[in-house]
Amino acid sequence: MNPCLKRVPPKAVKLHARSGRYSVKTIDLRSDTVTLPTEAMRQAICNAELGDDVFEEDPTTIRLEKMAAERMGKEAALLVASGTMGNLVCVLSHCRRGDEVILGDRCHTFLYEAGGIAALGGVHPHTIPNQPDGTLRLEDIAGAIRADNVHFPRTRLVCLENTHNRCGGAALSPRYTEQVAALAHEHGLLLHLDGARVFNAAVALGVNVKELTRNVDSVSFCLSKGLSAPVGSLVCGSKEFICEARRNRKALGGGMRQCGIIAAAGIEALDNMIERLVQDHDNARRLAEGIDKITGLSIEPERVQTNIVYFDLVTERITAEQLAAELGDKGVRILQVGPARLRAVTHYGITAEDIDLALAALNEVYSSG
Ligand code: TLP
Repeated sequence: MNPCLKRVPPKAVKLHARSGRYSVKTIDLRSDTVTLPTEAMRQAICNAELGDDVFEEDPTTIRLEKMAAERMGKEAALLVASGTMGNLVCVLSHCRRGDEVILGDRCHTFLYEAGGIAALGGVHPHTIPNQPDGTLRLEDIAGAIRADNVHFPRTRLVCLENTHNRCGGAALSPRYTEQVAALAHEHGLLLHLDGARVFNAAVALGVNVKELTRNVDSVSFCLSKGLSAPVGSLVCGSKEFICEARRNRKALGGGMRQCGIIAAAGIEALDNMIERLVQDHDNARRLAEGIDKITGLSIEPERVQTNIVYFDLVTERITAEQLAAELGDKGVRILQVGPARLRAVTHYGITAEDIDLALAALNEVYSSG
């Protein structure tokens, strides 16, 4: 079972707030996917102008797709249901059956997308090691490119992930992305970016997001993670690529008719929810620094660049599963991602005070053992 999906039962129990009063708020740090739409998004959804998007007549969706393409510096964009669908549509649009894609062994598409590229696209995944900073070594990419030989699949595509989820939310730099693109293009390959959290990367690196997407042939990014919209992702690329992506989205059952109700929240997200990501990054660092002070837990706080915090248990007194369960009893939800590994993700709705409460709960679990 994907350990990321292991659930801790929801028990919103009372926590002492700084005021001395009790609070029943659950501090849910399992993922930034748990964010709920803002009031402005709810209003935008109510007021959205709608049409049939399979006929390309939904004005709100058309507006969001234009905005997304412009933000990513691409000719066109397409709204899809999820990050998983975005990556799948992109791989299907770049590759034919039997083609091969080079990707990291810790990337989301390889680990957590139900093997969709192989199952539905007949695309062969060729994994190479992700380095701790989320990168793939250029020499590993070069070494994985197949020669033209009847025995081999045809290498067609390279995939990067920015920020890199399993590598602790690491942000890949514009320079690195450019180097991978140059290598791929030199060999006649295409480059796709899983940019589910690419705005977190841009904010953390202090660059315009276009710097991170300029050299890629396609990028998918999510509205329903740090940007807090309820549903949806966008894929962006050339006009020709998006025509093909639209066809593949239809084949996957992703033609969504009056999806302006989704797009309306997405427009609000792109307009108003990007700059505030810095708060999530500050809170993640605060959490990491607090965890670093707890004996029995191991973390490298300086590696926490964005909103994702992984940490390890260094004693066998308690398992990660027990720790997550005991924290759940205290109203703090985090994910167990391995026998001794846990993940916490900061997001809209989580304040610095919540982080301090989560740390207090963690300390309590440890001191009571
Ligand atoms: N990641 C989720 C879980 O699936 C693990 C999370 O909580 O982090 N790319 C990246 C880098 C992702 O982290 C995710 C979701 C996706 C793609 C897929 O997005 P969705 O969930 O919208 O299909």
